[in-house]
Amino acid sequence: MTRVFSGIKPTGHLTLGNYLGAIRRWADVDQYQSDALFCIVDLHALTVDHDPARVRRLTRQDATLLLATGLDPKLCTVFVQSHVDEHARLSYVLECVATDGEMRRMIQYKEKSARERERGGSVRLSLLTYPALMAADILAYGTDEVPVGDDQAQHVELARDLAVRFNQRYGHTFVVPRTASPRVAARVMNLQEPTSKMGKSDDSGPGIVYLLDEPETVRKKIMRAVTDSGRGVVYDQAEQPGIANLLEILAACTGGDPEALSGEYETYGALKKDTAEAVVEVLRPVQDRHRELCTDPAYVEAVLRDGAERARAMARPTVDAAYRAIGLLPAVAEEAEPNATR
Ligand code: AQP
Repeated sequence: MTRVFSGIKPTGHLTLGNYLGAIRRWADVDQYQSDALFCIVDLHALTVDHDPARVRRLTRQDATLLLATGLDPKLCTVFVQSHVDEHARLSYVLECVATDGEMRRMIQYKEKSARERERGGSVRLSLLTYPALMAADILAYGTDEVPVGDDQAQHVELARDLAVRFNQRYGHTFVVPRTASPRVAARVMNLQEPTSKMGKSDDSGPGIVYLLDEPETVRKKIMRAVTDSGRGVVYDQAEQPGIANLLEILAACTGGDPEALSGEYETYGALKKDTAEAVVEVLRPVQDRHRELCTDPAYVEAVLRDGAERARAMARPTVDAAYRAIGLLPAVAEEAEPNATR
């Protein structure tokens, strides 16, 4: 059975981008068709300036929301990254396989470090090395497929490179994973700035639809989305990014095709209205279930506890094998290797 792994950072409230780009597929497809693990990758949230209490709060909220989107702990494993030591153990080993140059080439590192420096802040070393931790998240579980939005494709590519390099140098240890991105809405854009990704750690509220936004707020944000002057409703990501973004969102919510949908609209207003209603309807069941789950925090904690136990048991043998392969002496005595004279 295909092993699937993916994660979400508790760096802000979950957005429509997170949902359409990744989470919806986890709940609707992956948990049924594969042996899937979904993780709140809290260690990744420490790579930028953070408030400890907020990270804890968002970790709980993300877990509750993941269950509200339909993830069923009987079908998949839901857990928190820092509850499973194997991630950090393997991350260091992968840092010893990765190069400084390939880490510095990561687009997210370039963008986020530049932003941090512009603000006069300092760049955490973990921001540079975090793709090694992400590779560890993936490789520890013998993952075949990583369902992510477009923005994470480069990091999955790096995980592939590290797996191949490790296997070549130290013997076959890791499965080489592949990316799985959705057909539409692989990169939902900010409604106010349609050339930038809708990111949950951005502060520009009106351009971001959050999963827990009230229906009226969703309608307002979408009706006020920036559109492009000119050629009517045309699906053209380069020339009409605002309209293309709305068409992608509408297509993702209704199961349609953005290009085909463009032919059904004469005005921007009509497109916005239908997009807003489609988003409200997609979010409604998630919000209802989230309200219910909030009344039972003990259930969510039990899911995470159980998930961490299962994840630990899955990751441990692979991480132990990587430690042995790279030359670390096992803590527990093993049979001596034949001809081990050096
Ligand atoms: N706008 C998006 N469109 C499609 N997919 C998206 N994802 C994120 N934004 C979009 C996908 O959601 C999963 C989890 O995302 P994440 O937690 O790794 O990153 P984020 O939501 O983008 O959060 P940040 O803190 O704002 O991160 P940065 O600034 O690092 O991007 C992933 O599968 C992601 O692809």
